[in-house]
Amino acid sequence: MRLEKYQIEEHNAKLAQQHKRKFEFLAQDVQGVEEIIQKLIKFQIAIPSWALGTGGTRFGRFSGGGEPRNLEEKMGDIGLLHQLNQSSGAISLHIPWDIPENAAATKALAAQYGIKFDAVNSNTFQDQPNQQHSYKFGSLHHVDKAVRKQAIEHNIEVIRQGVELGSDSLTVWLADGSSFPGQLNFRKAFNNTLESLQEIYAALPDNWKVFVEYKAFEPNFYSMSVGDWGQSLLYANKLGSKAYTLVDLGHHLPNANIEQIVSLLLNEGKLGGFHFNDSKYGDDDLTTGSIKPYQLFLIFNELVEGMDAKGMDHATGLGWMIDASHNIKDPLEDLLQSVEAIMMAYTQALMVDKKALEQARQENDVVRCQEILQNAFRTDVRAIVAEARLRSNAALNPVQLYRDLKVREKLVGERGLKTVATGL
Ligand SMILES: [Mn+2]
Repeated sequence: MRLEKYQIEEHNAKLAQQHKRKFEFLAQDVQGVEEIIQKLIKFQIAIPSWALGTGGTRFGRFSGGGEPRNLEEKMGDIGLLHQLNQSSGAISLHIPWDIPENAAATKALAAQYGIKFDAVNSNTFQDQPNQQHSYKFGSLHHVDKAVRKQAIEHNIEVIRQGVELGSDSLTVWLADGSSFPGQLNFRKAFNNTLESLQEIYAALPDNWKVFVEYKAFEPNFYSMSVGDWGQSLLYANKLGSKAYTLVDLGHHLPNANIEQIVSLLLNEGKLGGFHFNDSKYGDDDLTTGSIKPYQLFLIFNELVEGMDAKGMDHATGLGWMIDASHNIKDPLEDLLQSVEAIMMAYTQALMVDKKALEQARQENDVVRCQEILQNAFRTDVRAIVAEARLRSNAALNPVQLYRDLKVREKLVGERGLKTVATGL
């Protein structure tokens, strides 16, 4: 479903006065507010094709109704999100959950919605019907060369699909690992993984990148073949200049200093992409910014600092994507909240007085360093983010408009109550 322009305008008109008052009050105290707004307008966050339906846990799944039934409807949902916030202008496809039957038609539909194709994702963590070899004991690291070959060929096929859609990067996340001591020869598993990745790397077009995503645990619980940023960086360095590490916020052990990881990877020129979510315990797939907003801000602070140090464009220098699963919320409302949280953390990071911070560091003035960071973090920047949306013809309050227009009820009417998004 599409929103009519007047529906957004009427919503904005209702909130205009209150917004103007808040924005003008805030803007007086924010240096370079115009520059910040321009950066926010450019910043786009990709929505993965698997995040539009209700996820689930191994204990069960509770459908919310009106879920997209195919790739076209998934793109429709992202088009809708993008109309509401003008910050969700990209889709990341998961293959084989979403294989475009006609690439030209899929591309044309995406163009209608104003969305681009972000990184394509391969899947060797589950078996597909009619698949010759099982991935039960791994894919790219498998002890049997025939299984590795099948997984390599799948990744090359995903690249081929991505080329047709105009994507320019492949994300490889491996479930490979072991659940019990003694199950795996770590050295051989590493070398097999590397050799397999090298074959995939050789199939990359010149302008493509490959992102090696790591994860500390799950589905394997003793070792993972790409378990942390060190292992991922080893692979990326050995593969070559088109290979990068991908950081997923939920893929660390508790209390990991993710902002430091981000800073060092950027310094090495090896940070390629970013997956947003939030967690309390592990890979919890919760709404970005719902549990640890200060951590998200500190990560963005390092991202902005590190990208500026390298002269990178914030909007295009890295792959930005939400990677979460929605179990009890309406997925579209959850995604709107996630994008809002990301934009707020980015805004606060842009507001940090970097000169003063560097000066305080030089003087070892630890108290002042904290004051400077928290001055930015404790500022309520919602009116700045809303102003960026207003100038992009998006909604001042996307979640409110989504509810006022009864979007979910309409989607249930169109698609039915018992639909299940592919892949979940
Ligand atoms: Mn991820």
